[in-house]
Amino acid sequence: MDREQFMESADKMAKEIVKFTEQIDFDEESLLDVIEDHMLPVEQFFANYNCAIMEIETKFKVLNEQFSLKYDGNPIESIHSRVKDYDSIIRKVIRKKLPRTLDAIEENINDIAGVRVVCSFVDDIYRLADCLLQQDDIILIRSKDYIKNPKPTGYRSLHLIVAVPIFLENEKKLVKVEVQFRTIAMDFWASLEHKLRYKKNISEEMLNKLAHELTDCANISASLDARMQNVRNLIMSETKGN
Ligand code: 0O2
Repeated sequence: MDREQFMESADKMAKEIVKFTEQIDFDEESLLDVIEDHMLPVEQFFANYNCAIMEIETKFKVLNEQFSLKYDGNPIESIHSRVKDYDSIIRKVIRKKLPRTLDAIEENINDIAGVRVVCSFVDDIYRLADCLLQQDDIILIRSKDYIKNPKPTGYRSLHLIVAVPIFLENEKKLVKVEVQFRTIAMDFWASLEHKLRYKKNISEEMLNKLAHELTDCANISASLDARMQNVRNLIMSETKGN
């Protein structure tokens, strides 16, 4: 969620609070107190995730720089980050039947902060993931390897849920971030598939028809990744001999 979307969500919440308080006989000052009391924890909640994203992004930028000196070229093509928007969080709260408290959301939803790292080759994904996990301030909470075990849809990506410390005015706080590693080909497939199908209301019949085609496309793009990796390996072994 960018700053504009965050302000929109915050504005929506503030309007809801105002609507609620209109039913009670408040003077203007206590109304402002109520809004502030409600808004501050929410703002702090989202700010923590933004800070955690900055920490993780910096780690990858440093690794990218270092890898580019050691190996030939940068392993990272691009990094995209987002804080999950308010509506998506609420949808997940309802789906997982969670209590509607910030503590329960923080405890049970792992992908509020998301960093997607798009790499050139499959090998780069595992090398970068290992480097991240070796850092002594990073705690691995969960790893799902959808590259070795693709989803039935054909989706491929390496997902790590990690906790990273952020240093606030008077405390150190561990914040969870979902890191998704993909190659350009995996990202190309996932982005288009998401646009076409993911979370859309399409009939069961149509979904079945499309599923086969999309899985087939995923397999083609995975074999392209394997071939490009192979070409790279050949070039590397050739240049090593020189
Ligand atoms: P968005 O907007 O990308 O954030 P959990 O986090 O464990 O409660 P789950 O469903 O077990 O939930 O997580 P999973 O399947 O490991 O990862 C979910 C995320 O992976 C999705 O986030 C997508 O980003 C991506 N993803 C998973 N499966 C597919 C797929 O078939 N196609 C595409 N395009 N992306 C997929 P969100 O929250 O659904 O959306």
